[in-house]
Amino acid sequence: MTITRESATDTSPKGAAPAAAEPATTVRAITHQLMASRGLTTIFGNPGSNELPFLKDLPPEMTYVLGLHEGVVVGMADGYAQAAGKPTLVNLHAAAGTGNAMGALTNAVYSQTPLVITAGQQVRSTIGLESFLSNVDAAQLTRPLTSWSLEPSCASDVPRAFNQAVWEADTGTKGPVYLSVPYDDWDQPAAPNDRLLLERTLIEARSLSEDQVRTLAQRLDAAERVALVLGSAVDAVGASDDARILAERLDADVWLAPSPYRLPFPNRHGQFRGVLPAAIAGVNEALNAYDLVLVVGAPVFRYHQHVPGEYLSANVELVQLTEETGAATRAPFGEAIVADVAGSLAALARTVTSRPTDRAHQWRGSEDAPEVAEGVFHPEKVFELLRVHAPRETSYVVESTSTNGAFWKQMDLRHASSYFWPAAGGLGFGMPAAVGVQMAMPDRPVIAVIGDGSANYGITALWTAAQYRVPVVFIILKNGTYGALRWFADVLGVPDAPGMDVPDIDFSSLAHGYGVGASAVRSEEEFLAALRAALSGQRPHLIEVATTLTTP
Ligand code: TZD
Ligand code: CA
Repeated sequence: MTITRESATDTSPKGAAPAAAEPATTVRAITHQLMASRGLTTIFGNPGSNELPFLKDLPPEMTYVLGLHEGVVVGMADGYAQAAGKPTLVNLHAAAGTGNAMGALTNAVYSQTPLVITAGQQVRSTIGLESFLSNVDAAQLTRPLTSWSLEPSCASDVPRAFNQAVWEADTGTKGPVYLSVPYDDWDQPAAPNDRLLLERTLIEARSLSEDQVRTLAQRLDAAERVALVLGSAVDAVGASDDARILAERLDADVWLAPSPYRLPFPNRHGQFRGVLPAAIAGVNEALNAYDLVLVVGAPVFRYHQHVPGEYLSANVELVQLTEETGAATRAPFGEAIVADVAGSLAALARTVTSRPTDRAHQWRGSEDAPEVAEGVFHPEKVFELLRVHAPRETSYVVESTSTNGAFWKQMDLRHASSYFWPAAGGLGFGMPAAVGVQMAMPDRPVIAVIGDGSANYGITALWTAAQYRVPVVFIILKNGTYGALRWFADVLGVPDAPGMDVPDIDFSSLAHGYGVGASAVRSEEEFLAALRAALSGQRPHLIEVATTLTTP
């Protein structure tokens, strides 16, 4: 897949010769060189006047991906950065544009997605008088969502601050950072010392010592009943294979930490026990029969429903291994180790003693889903058809909240980066993130499974998919309601809550309006025909399916 704009107003500088046009003597030129040398060559953005001077003379290797709303811009960048596994540049308009992106930022914080968000700012000398489009106290706006946020104190500090931003996003606890730059800074002369920034390198090494690996391996070996609780970060750091090898050698049960946003373990593997309930009492109940619980790449724990109780029975020992400092420090119980997850899992997998078992080879079979009745699909039927007919290496971006149970019951996901979900539950991630994931993984099919409520928060991602020819298959599950909220209203005893239904939305028309082909399907045959055509095409396609209401 090549990413090309069809629009006549293409802003990318193809054919331009910016390097010759502008010697590397301005703040802008040095910053552009830093972007290139740090691998930030894809920019997701939505521009305003304050941002234009930054976008002048972009080097030819830069691709600018336009999103029509800042929530969509950040969602696309989030998906792209997660799937590509590298820091990604975002360019937003000052206060109003950044404000529009805040909801999407919550997801990037919890998936620790290294987004380098830059925003324009009014001319330095005019910020104080609050001239139009100035972002008053810009560095404050994205706090506390960004772990680092800055408006450099003078133009000559911009290149250094930019380099810091990239490394702050991608070092230690990763996540989005924010850099606000007054637009008159870009034309200022660069300092001779700025060249040194281009030569800088940073190495992060947080490996466990051999002793620490041996001690932990001995504890795992000595425990009779071991559970591995795997977090989404295991998939994010590419350590799913080592997690599986460790689990198989220990013959451990494997659970997913509550509120997963990625899948670090094949969900039909014989040792897989499912997602831990996102409640204190539920976690305790699921884990109380183990001697030792090793939690890897997850907070302890990200509960959702408040069901109070004892955190963990006294007979259970819990060790948490994480790269996220805050996840270690804020946990209310257990031992914590802050170390590199991939390296530690690989070392543990090599060191533990293998226990004889054949559980690893007993893959769970599948059940038939209910048949389509009068044009309406049970969500399980949709997932069964995807399991059987979509390629095994398909990557799913899911934002359909009442169908989680049905999804995990039917799907069979075995590959790394097969599953993405909004990490903070902020809707509006799914459609944009699918576009970003597909751009980062052009050789894998990407299917977005989106609820008819969720779709509206990120619908303009369709336009970017169409314009840049990103061949995502969008499947809209249309039950006409905020299904998960209906279930929650029941749980919380609010049977009369208003604002629960979203009837009468014609997603095929919306898709056509944004330049995306669409099919509204009423039978298994129509679904499969649309799916096959969509998967073999070079363009995005939307499939609209009426579904029955299920509970999460
Ligand atoms: N707004 C945002 C940005 N994020 C949210 N999570 C919500 C509102 C609240 N919300 C949920 O947590 S689930 C949900 C809402 C509105 C319903 C989503 O409806 P859907 O999926 O049609 O996408 P289901 O399967 O019908 O639940
Ligand atoms: Ca719905």
